[in-house]
Amino acid sequence: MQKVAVIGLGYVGLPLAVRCIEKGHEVFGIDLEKDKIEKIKKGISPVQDDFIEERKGLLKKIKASSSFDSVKKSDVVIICVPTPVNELFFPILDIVESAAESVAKNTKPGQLVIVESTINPGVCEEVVEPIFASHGLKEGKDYYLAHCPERIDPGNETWNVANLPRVVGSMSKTGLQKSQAFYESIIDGAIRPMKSIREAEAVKIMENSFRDINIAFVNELAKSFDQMDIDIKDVIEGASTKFSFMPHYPGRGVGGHCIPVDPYYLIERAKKSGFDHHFLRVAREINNSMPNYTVELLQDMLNEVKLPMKGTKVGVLGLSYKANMNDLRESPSLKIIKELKKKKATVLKYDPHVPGQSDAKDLTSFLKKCDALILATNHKEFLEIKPETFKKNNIKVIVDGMNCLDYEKIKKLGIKYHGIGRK
Ligand code: SAJ
Repeated sequence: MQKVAVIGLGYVGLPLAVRCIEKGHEVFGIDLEKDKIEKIKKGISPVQDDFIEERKGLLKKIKASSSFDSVKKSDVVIICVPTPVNELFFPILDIVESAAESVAKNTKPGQLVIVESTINPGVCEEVVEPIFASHGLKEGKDYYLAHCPERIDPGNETWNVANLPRVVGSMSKTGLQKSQAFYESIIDGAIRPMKSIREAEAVKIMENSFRDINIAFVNELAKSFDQMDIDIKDVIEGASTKFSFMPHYPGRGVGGHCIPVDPYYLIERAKKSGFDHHFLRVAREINNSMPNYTVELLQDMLNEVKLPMKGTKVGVLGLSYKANMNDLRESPSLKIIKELKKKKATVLKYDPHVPGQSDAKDLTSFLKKCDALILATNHKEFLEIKPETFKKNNIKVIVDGMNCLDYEKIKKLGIKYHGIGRK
């Protein structure tokens, strides 16, 4: 049993803290948001996560506070704070730096300090280690520094913090041994030691950039196929009959705190080494163009039914960036709403998973208010809407931002339909 301090009790830190409790460690949870601390003390999870829900009785066992004092008595300290980008897509490392500073001020000899936040190669050696050095602390002697990139996939019913394989890297041999042993004590999946801390930092950036470029590939194909009247969903299903094909799906854009963010961390750091990640940049441009492309499709459809965008009541179905959850981070829905308002549409929004953000008390009364719809999140509630219901509510145009509706039936009812790469 070890004393573990988890810094940042969000989507990454809280499941990790619960898992450490479950595996018999003593856990100090540290978060600057006092309402989060209050909820955890009452046994309420501040984040939507099935893994936690199934173990919410363990929440009260976390010694939660906003103070870093507990770092002084911890054997292991894990930094799980956000690493976002700003509006110009520049990485924001301030939160990691602030956490590292607070740990360095309170560290104890021989402590294992692990960064789980997603960072680019170089951050541990060029940002975190110098902070500890400024306190006279030497890695591999006074403390050990490791990186184990988080792999939380919100809403995934198969993979969770207990069973997802991980990679870990350190600046020292002892640090690698200690961090690998720690993760092997809490995770059932394999823990792969990396050659150095940089390779560990590069793994997460690679796996998420890989996903981003693959989504950009199908998004660009969707735009092309829209001009050639090709149904991309049918083409993806056809290509998937080949053993080596890895299907990805076009849509209204790429949201979340990982995929649309992580590539920028590598793009910006590589620039300092004189390398331009042209391909990653273009993929980001393509994915960032999809919300406006979705609105352009609506404009074209409205023109066909001689409805002006200005003043037309456009319903946006779904605010979350991902189906069946309530996370608005980098959500394409928000970009679509902004663009619709710029075009003077009357925008109404509805999301049953995001409390207090809908313009109607239920889906039925919402549909009654709309002339046209953009489906922006493929929540299960929207997949269940019968095409006849759209007709009954006199919906004239539907843009299906996730290609998830029964478009043949919708078109048969005389409703103008356009998907992303199919119509
Ligand atoms: N999306 C597409 N087309 C796709 C897949 C996703 O447009 O084919 C969109 C989604 O609608 C969403 C965004 O991309 O807006 C991100 O979707 P995601 O399924 O990648 O979900 P995330 O952001 O929760 O990604 C997490 C990541 N996990 C970690 O970073 C630890 C990612 O690495 C995983 O690959 C991903 O889950 C997953 O595979 O589910």
